[in-house]
Amino acid sequence: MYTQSFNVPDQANDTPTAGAAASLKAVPAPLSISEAALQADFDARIDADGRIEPQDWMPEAYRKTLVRQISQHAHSEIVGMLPEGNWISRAPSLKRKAILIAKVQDEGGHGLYLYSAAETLGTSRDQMFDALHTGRAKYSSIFNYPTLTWADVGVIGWLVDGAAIMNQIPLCRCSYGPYARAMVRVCKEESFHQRQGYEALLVMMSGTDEQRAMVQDAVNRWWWKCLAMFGPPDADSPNSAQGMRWGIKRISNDALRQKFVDATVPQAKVLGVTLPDPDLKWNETRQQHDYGAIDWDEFWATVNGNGPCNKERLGTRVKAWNEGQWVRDAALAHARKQQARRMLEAA
Ligand code: FAQ
Repeated sequence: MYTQSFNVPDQANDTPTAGAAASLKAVPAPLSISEAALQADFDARIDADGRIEPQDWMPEAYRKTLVRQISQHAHSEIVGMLPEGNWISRAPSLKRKAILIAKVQDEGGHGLYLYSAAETLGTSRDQMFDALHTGRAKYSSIFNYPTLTWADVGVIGWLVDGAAIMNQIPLCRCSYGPYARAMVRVCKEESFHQRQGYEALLVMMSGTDEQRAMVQDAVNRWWWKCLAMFGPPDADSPNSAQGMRWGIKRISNDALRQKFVDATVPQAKVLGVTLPDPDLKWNETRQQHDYGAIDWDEFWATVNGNGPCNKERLGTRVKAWNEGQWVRDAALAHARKQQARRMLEAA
């Protein structure tokens, strides 16, 4: 769906006639246009808020930035299946188990759309997986924390998916077409994820004191990690200025974080939980909430591989990859057989 192949002229037909061959030759080769003109065309399209598609010329740095961000995003989705996946076999009812299976499966699907979108930029899935499995690629810090109780599953839906939607809605307007289009469906599904988490927590909050304490404990452990998910403060974000100039990022890390805080405070009130920040209060002048200091040292330690679950998460992914080798081999052998059969039939 997201590959370049749909944009490639159909060359499968017979040998072109002399006239057709001449007209093919007449198509100007991209190299005959100067790099400066291509850059000017690209800049003009970005300035006009247009879309860049896989077959369009783009600066190498734009391509690299997109491969970095989209592949990190894809890795986050598939590593993000693990913390909640741990609870599928322990969900408290058949209904909750079915919802959780559907949600975790959706996250796997998001990873696949995103890997496909990244492939349109000229990287391969094998290259991306290799970067993840060897620890060279980043994925979201949030998935390196443990899910200790069932309430964590609800809080991940409410807060982690809630933060993910806040960050991803603007990506539906990203300047790179395949990424923007992938995000439309991802956001619709994330919205269901957020609601199912919030609803699960509402049910627990109307339960026993022990259940309410479990929810509060989970909120206490996840709140600050969710605020850090939006990335470093704008002043320390090396990629933001260029990403925004290119229309990849539309809203800055700090602005999205603020929107998330403002949206979440009333939801916490309805739920009946306290957000664990003594400095959290409404600022009448700014018409926004003030909030306390995020522990960026802890964030960077986690991003750099030293969070509580980094090794476990990576180990699980590598094991799944190795154990799935026979499936990939079988699928390839099957595809080769089918191709050989088609060629025999065509001969
Ligand atoms: N974790 O200059 P910036 C989800 C890195 S999906 C780890 O600000 P940028 C769904 C950043 O990569 C969650 N690393 O970077 C779900 C960069 O390093 P680099 C993922 C982080 O790209 C829910 C460096 O710090 N969402 O949750 C983090 O302009 C539930 C400097 O940062 C996306 O990926 C972090 N939190 O802005 C699944 C959305 N933050 O590459 C399962 C798309 C920053 O230079 C269950 N991505 N870094 O070595 C984005 O919007 C952006 O890439 C940001 C970072 C905002 C994440």
